[in-house]
Amino acid sequence: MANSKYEYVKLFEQPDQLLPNTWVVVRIDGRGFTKFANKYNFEKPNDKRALDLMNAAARQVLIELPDITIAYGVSDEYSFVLHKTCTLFERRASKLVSTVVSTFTAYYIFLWSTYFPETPLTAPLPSFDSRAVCYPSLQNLRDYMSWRQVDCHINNLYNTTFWALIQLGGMSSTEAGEKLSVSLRSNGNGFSKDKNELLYSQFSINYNNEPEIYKKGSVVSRDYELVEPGTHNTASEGESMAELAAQPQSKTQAENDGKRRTKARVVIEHLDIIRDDFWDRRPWLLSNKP
Ligand code: DGT
Ligand code: MG
Ligand code: MG
Ligand code: MG
Ligand code: MG
Repeated sequence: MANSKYEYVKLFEQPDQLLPNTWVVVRIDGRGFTKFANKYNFEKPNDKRALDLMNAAARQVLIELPDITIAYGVSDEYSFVLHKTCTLFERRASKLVSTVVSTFTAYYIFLWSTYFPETPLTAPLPSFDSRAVCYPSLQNLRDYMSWRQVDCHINNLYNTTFWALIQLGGMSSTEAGEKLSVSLRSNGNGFSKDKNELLYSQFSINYNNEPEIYKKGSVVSRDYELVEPGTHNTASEGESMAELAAQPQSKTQAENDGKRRTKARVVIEHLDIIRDDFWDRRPWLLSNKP
């Protein structure tokens, strides 16, 4: 760019690089989706079409941004994980956050008619907010992912019971809310056992038989050959920063890794990501060796 007297304004741009050697999670969340879900008559408590659309948009984000290793989605939110060694966009926060959220939103709108063929989108169009958070240790990252999945479980069990009381039990939403808060208060422990029992005794619903996508949320990742359980050590976090600095990855190695990532199929699954097993069987997620 040619020098001009105006160029000094560049000095106002502040650096916003994310802390190096930390796991980055970019989480997007639907803006005002309570209202949005009502406008398009999303089924309560779960609308399979809406969840499939979220998953399809997230899958496209992983395809377009091969640096993302795994994503986890529930309700109107999605968390995208970048490996701690990732240097995409020099780890600039606003560049990462805005690229992920705009790619996601673009595909959400583009794919809408595939999942809602009878309901055209009208303004105001759906939008999403986005933030990036750095997690310094693998334990912090695993705890973050577990937090989201536990949230999914707690909310889904509550919502399934709440809507059963209304749709099958004929209660008003106030009555259903009261019933659930009373049953919570009357029982010091086993809140979820309480709701499981209520679902079974009153409505013959076995919560365990509810669809996995509702109970566990959705995991998007690249599909390589799974490793046999017990042959890999969960503690491994891949190479340390010092090791990486000592032996910079060769250009061909980086190119090969990139090619492998681009070629891999991006799959959507509904699995337990809290236990070690999921991570043990997919060592590439934590080692960043595709
Ligand atoms: P925000 O995120 O602060 O702009 O506000 P909301 O309204 O998006 O609130 P949030 O993100 O805490 O909660 C997500 C809302 O989206 C919640 O009210 C339920 C709704 N929602 C998400 N998925 C479904 C679905 O499959 N069916 C129905 N009926 N509602 C859904
Ligand atoms: Mg919110
Ligand atoms: Mg929201
Ligand atoms: Mg939300
Ligand atoms: Mg540009």
